Amino acid sequence: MMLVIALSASPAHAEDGYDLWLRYRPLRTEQAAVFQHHASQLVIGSATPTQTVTRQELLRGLGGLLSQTPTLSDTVTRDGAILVGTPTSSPLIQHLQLDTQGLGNEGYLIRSVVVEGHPVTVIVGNSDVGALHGAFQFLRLVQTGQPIDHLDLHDAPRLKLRVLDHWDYLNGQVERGYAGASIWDWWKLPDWRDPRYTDYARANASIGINGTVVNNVNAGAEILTSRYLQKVAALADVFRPYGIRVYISARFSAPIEIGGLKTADPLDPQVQRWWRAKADEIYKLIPDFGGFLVKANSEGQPGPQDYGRTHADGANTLADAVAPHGGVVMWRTFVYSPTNEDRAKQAYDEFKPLDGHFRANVLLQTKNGPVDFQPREPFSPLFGAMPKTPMMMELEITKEYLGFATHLVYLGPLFEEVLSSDTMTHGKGSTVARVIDGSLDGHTLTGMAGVANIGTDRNWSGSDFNQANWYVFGRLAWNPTLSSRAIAEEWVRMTFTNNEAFVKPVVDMMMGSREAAVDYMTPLGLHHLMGPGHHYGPAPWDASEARADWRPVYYHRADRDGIGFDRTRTGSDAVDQYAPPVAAPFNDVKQTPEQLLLWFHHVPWNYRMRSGQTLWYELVAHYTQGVDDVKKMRETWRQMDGYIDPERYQQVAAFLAIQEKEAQWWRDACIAYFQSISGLPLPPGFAPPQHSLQYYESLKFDNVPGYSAW
Ligand code: BDP
Repeated sequence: MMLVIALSASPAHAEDGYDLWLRYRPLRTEQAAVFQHHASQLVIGSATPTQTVTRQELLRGLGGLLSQTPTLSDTVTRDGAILVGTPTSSPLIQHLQLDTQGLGNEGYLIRSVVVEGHPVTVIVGNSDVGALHGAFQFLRLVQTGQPIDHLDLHDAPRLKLRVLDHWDYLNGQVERGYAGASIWDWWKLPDWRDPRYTDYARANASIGINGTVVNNVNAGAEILTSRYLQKVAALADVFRPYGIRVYISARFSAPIEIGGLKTADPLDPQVQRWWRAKADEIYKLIPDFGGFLVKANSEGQPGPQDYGRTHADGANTLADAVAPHGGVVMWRTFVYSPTNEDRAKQAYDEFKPLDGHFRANVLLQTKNGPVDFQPREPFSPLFGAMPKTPMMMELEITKEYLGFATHLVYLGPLFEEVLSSDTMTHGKGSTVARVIDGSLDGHTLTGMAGVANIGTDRNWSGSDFNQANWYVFGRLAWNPTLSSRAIAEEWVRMTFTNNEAFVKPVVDMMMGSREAAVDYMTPLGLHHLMGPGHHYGPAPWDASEARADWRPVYYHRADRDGIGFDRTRTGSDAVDQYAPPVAAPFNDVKQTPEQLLLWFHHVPWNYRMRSGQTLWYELVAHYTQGVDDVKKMRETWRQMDGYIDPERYQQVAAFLAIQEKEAQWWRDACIAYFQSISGLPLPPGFAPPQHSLQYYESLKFDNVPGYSAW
């Protein structure tokens, strides 16, 4: 008897995070009752695949949230109907004469109006996909408990391409993936279309993502063979109703490897013909194919420089091939060479002179910072430096350098920090967001890419909180001026609960989590101290990598006298890649924000910080603060017990325990190492490292996820 009661009180199935933020669980009865008045009837067509999926989503969402499914109807007959469509698909909507200018192809408006004498909510786009985005926004309002009775919303994406980059290999492995294997079952495609592909498309469409690059930038040529193109086409078919296009990472030397040519020289007419024919073949199978992403002459990948050509020559050849079909080329600027005195300078040195040399359908895809997705970097100086070229930003959603799957690090503040940075290229207010949304230099081809954190784990992203990083990427790609806190709150409400006692502390915890990670890993502008290759854990002492610019010691440059990378005019002069009003403070140790101090300056251990304490003191204090912050996060989470399901609660709790252990390891290993260099005693009041430096140095790791598998 007891058992029966216990079973019937538990939810239908255990929570495993699969639903992501599209978790349409019943709202509180009083709240549901209010909303039900505004969701009595659903008037929506089903003449196109997009209309059909929009209808399904609204039925599923409203049915789940309100415990009552609206009745479907061809016309409005009741108060509280929801009318969805476009001015061309629905005569009722056309009749309303709404101003849909400014919504573009993907935007929407949601308005409370009167139709046939009934109060109604209309959700309208200029296209079916616009209406789909509006439907997701409407569901978000209901799900987060916003009032829906006097609505007058309109919204459209500020960026054109909002793309996930999957670093997935065709054998199922995911480079820098911490959430299991690739969700693309290449082997069974195109015949078997896993239902998960549809859920993936729903999740992306709900946050406005409209593109997916299905394979790793470290690409093989095989994906461009007809056998694989059939598979990609099957994915494109699944995604199309959701307004999502597919893209392929193209290997630059593919004309040799699968084309039988002797060269991949981009100026060779045969090579150009090969790419054009390949593009024609792709567009026959996938008429709305998005285009190519290319990593060239970077970390050993082939590229135009192998033939004495420039990045522009390479990009333009591919761009010409896809241009007749409306495709684009996203050409990455992630390049660095061991001969440059400073890795941070290479991309600017190589690309800046090429401004104005690219075809109109080329975007340069540039990582947020000049080195490599570190916990904190200044913005890349390429933003603002190439006004004649569409600059697209690349962010890393997967936490390669931020604790893999287990550390709770909400990346919203990191993304917001770079987007709101001021390049000063056109005076004050020339933010990075305005570079990438095209408004600063008048570009309409704009975009943002995020390296996906998605895998076969039931919860998609390796942890429940990692889902928030996928979510915030999509929301910021839609509108890079949104606040990361507001997005976090939305996500918490949708993913967990609207209970204020949960929402506020959890959002606060998320908002502080990135700074905590910076503090326990790489405070005060330090960077790239992670273990060699796999990037797991601290290894500031490491000099084992073949290339100098892969070694942590290259980045921190700690010696008896001080620590930090001198990038001032007396050092590598990376500062002068920024506009003069940005370069000047970065060049001046007194004006550089302390959070970037050691990025730009080599300073003595006893340098006086703004606090009046020495640098050595502050370094130890920051490392310690990071660990203390994680302890506080654990305490916050302990108080959340009982507000959500035990399954997700317990996994988060367990992961936070891992995070605390690893934060402590980071702190202790870094302090032990830097102390061995500075020779200074630990400032009073701080606990000594738990182990000796030799112990930390002796730790070696095999089978690290996302790396050692291949
Ligand atoms: C680095 C990653 C490496 C990627 C590279 C890239 O460690 O796995 O291939 O970036 O972005 O951060 O190309």
